[in-house]
Amino acid sequence: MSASANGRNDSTTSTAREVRNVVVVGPQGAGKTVFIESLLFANKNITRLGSKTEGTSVADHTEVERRLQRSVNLSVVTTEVNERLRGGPGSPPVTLTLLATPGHPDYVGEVRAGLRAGDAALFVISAIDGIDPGTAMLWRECALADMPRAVVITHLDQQRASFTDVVKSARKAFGDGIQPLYIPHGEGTIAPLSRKVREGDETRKATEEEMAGIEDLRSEIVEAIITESDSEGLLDRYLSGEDIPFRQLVDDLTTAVARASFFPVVPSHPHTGLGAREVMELITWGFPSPAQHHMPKAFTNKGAAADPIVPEADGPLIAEVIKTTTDAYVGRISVVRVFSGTLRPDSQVHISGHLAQFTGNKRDEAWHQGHDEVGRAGTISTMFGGKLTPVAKAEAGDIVAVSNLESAETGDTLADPDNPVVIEPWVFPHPLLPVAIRAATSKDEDKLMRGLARLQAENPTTQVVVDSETSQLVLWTMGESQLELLLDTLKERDGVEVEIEPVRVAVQETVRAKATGIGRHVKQSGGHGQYAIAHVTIEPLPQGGGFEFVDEVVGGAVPRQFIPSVEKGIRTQMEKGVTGYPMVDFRIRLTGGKAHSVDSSDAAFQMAGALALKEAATAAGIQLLEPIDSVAITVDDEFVGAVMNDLASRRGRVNGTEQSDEAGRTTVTAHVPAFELVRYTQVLRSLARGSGEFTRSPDHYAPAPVSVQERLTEVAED
Ligand SMILES: Nc1nc2c(ncn2[C@@H]2O[C@H](COP(=O)(O)OP(=O)(O)OP(=O)(O)O)[C@@H](O)[C@H]2O)c(=O)[nH]1
Ligand SMILES: [Mg+2]
Repeated sequence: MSASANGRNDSTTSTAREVRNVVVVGPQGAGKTVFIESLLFANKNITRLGSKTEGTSVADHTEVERRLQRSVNLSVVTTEVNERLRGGPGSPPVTLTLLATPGHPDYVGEVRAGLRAGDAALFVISAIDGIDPGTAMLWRECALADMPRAVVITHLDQQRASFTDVVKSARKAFGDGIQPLYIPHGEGTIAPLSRKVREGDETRKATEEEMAGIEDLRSEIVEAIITESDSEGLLDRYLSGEDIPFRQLVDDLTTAVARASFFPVVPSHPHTGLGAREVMELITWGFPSPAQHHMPKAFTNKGAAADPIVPEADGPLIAEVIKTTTDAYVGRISVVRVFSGTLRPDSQVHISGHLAQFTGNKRDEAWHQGHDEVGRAGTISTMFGGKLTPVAKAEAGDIVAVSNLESAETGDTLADPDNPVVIEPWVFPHPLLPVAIRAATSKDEDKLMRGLARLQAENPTTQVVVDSETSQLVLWTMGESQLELLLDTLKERDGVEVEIEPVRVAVQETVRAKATGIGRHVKQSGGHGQYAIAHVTIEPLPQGGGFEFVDEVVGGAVPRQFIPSVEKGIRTQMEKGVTGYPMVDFRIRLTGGKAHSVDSSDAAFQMAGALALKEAATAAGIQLLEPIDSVAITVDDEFVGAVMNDLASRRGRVNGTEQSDEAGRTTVTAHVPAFELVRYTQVLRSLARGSGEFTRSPDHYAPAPVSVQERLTEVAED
């Protein structure tokens, strides 16, 4: 791609250049990808809207998005804002980076990365779907990131769609800060604040008649804006009837937007271009610059607080990897947001990742291993979807692609090698849907592992674990959609066909009662014989009691030197248990036995020990112990009842419910058997209509009821 295709001009002087990083967020199918096309069309980057089916859309540029026809990645589109849209000749150049995110809840990790990198958001809502719990969930994600937002309403051309209604319900859900900055009017828009009508490229003053119906609305908007004004007494002046100058209102609007307390709403229609110009203008004059972004906290790589980050190009380099992709030719590409300093091609950078240190979660250590190293950044490019344009540098506020950082992972900090710092990463969602996988043909196993390693780097919300207890290769994902994406990628990119099998939970065995058993290993027909007999008593120990071995042999019935052999045999058998699971929480007393002066051996007594354990445990009765997880489920209040009922049906024990920090939401804490949680992500999504979130962590083991024992064993025998 030529440098002019994305309009970026390397000779741009940094001092005069404005930067806008805008993340586009909204539920699935709301129209984010298409709206970005219409912005790029208005900006004259493209001459017609790209199409999903033809795979020509700028943001959905990956092969897999073309195939699956939906967005699954955070996609970055950087361009210079056309002079016409940024305020005419003489106005400072504006570099705009749009961060397109997918709306499906499985990809909330991509949304969080986008929210970290962006300085403001366009929140896209479909007038047909309105504010569903999934939409509210994404709004909450934005609010947690304290993200300034404007709202874009789509699908207004559809039957039943009403701009007024959707604004009303958005206001009800998200507060009075939601105010229409533009309203659909004929073929174009009317702006209550500026009292202007725009149709196509024509802008004119609204007539008194046109304004008559919306003066009340104008008052509301003005009030909402100037409540946030830093200018003393302005609200009083306004309330006493003074007409506040438009210029002042624009300044205050910018402040209110930056504080995330005023959310201007703009109607749109991608095919007629409605709203595109308005949004491009709003971005340039009304959206905050990178300097206004809340800077993340910086630490030394020893964990002490470092100097606060100052978003200036001549400061020390501090940047963060927000996304990792791989290219067949270029290798790993790290999408990087520069917070401070200047990043140059071919420079040495300190790369650090300390996720577990920040989250305090041991599991994160396995997920993103802590590391500190120095590497050389390769080419630095701006991105226009899949097209990369090399640039001479990236300064504080810029979002660029950096090649060659093979060890950099999403969430890592890049810094000056002589001033290494690590910034506190954003909160990664943990994958909660496990499936066991294996290559359909065993010769593909290496390919599968390589493919998975690449996928895990690209999708930090997935995790690949080899379960040592069940020997399964378990792929944890955010949900079925992400799982499908990963399997599709493995097939198409790596040429590996994958088979899925049910996940086994790590069940354990113990015994129900006291019993005795005899292990007889006697083979004396010809040659060197084998002879060992062991008498044992088995008894259950309290939970967590592990394994105890007591030697009660008297009179040398089992010779001294073979007592450790019996114990070793028991320990080996214990790993396999009687029904195939490891045995725990029991005591074995070796009470007696018999040996032969020639035919007894270490090996024979190990066998006898193993056999004795099996016999005694079978006689005592096997009790399966299943893992119980501690879970916390947060849902909108109205779904609490449904969640509790469902937990009861999953043998869950509710420990309590409490009001969440977020209004209208409740957190239910419970202990639930892990076996019942395997598909819980999907279950919760439908139970709470997309409003649910949950966390789980292993807590303890508990005896499984008989009815469940059968089910557990069935899975084990699959
Ligand atoms: N009629 C009409 N169709 C629209 C409008 N906006 C988007 N669409 C269509 O809605 C479908 C979904 O649009 P996308 O832009 O892919 O939606 P998205 O928000 O990017 O969805 P995800 O990437 O899956 O989260 C596409 O077929 C669009 O052409 C609109 O305003 N009116
Ligand atoms: Mg999309």
